[in-house]
Amino acid sequence: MDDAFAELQLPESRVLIIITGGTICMQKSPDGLIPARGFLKAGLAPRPCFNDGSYPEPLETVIDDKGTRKAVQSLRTPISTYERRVRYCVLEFDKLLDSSSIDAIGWDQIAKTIYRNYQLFDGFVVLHGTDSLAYTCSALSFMLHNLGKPVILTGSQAPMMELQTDAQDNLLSSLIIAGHFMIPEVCLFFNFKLFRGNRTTKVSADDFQAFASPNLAPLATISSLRTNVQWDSVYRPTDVTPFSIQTKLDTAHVACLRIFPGMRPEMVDAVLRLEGLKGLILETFGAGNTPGGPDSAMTRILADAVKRGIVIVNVTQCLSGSVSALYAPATVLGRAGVVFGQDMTSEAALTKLAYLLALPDATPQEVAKRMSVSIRGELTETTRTHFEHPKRSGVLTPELSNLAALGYAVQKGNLQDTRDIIRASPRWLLNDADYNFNTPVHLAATGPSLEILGEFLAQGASVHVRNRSGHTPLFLAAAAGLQDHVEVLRDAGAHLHSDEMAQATARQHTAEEKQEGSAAVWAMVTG
Ligand code: ASN
Repeated sequence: MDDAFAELQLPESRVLIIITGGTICMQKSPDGLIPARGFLKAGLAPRPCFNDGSYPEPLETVIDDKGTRKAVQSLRTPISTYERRVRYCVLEFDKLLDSSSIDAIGWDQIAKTIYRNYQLFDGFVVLHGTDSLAYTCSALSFMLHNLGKPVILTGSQAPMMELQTDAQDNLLSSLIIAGHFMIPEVCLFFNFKLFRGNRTTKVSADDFQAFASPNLAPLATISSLRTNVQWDSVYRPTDVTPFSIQTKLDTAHVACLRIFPGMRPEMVDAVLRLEGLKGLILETFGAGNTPGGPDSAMTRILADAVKRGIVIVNVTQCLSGSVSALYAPATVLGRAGVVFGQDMTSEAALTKLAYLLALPDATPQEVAKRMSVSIRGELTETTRTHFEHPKRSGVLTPELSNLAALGYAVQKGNLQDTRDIIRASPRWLLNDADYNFNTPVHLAATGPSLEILGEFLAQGASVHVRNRSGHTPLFLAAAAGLQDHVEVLRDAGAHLHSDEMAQATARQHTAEEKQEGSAAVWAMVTG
């Protein structure tokens, strides 16, 4: 096989870059920096790390922020260290914004664009200004339900067109991570670190190290040529239902207030009496303390507001750590009905509150309850027991506790063995792949046990990973004519990759002509 042919055989991921604005795409104007259009042509095409020069045809079909299908130019990166290329297109929003002007309307637009293009791409990169980036990441993490693919938000402190800029590193690393690693979370990438988006906060107005995630270590770091993913920290939805979105966060009826020494209780009261207010994030001192004791005016005002149905959430002004009932003032707040927001950032707390209040049938009691528990990994739950039963050992020899053993158990349809192997494995096995890039879900998709497949999915294993031939587990199940497996996978959100569609349709037509039963199974996945 000659080298050129071998290169063509290399797997290729598809990533959609959504541009909302921000410094990364800005240019100078008489009024200062403003976002400029034409980023693909001016910023990416001339740079060899973003364009291998192959200018792939045909043009991709993308669905823009208004729901219109359009064909746009795509580019390919050169081959990565992981022997894969990333093919990407760019979708620029009509109105590019400095992120200080982004609000719930912009979040809706981003969520809808991801939703509409979800089946066409393996991952998404969103370019966004840094000012409100932590809010957008937090909001999206709640708005995207059962996310099964990476969504990475990034931006830069200096424009792409500047000589000294962080734009190139931030975008290229985001593109590579979105195209290579199945991290099904809303993430923020900045300065060689990938963070869970709803744990971040902007900590510098000018430093390249602009973001921190004080209460959760990065999900991945880039060092030299490698990306080191902390797979055990990756959040995986275990609700076996397809991807969906919630739009229209209620930012109009929430507020955020920072307590300061000598603050007049009437100020807090004035905010709490704003017409229509439904929720307040109270940024308190240290571990959750405010001035005043149980009988103080402040406590009375807060308790009255809670009785009127306003959800008040206590978060700390400190960069790291959690609120708790350690000191009397915080305990008093808790007794007044103020919710402990644990170690959530203000950005996460505010957007979560706006999200929960916008859910149909939201009651103050239900919203208050959900504010103190993790729904997308946005807070560290302190209710976990410190004592765990020892893991079962001795069931399998260490050399059997690996992917091969799991594959064997799947093929045998032995559910108990799969459980034992997964439990005994020091790492999470379900997104690992064998030499053919088949994950345990690929194997279970054609295996004899539907229960094993269902269990892997319930544990959060991805249905979107593609094997060396570019096939999803759904394609393999359809090719094997396994109707029940196809149904289980589709219920979990599986769909054919756009590359597979033509092949599946051709097989369906052949089966129809020959009047084979498999035609019906193919029809389930192409329709
Ligand atoms: N003002 C810019 C923005 O948030 C800041 C940046 O992107 N670095 O759009």
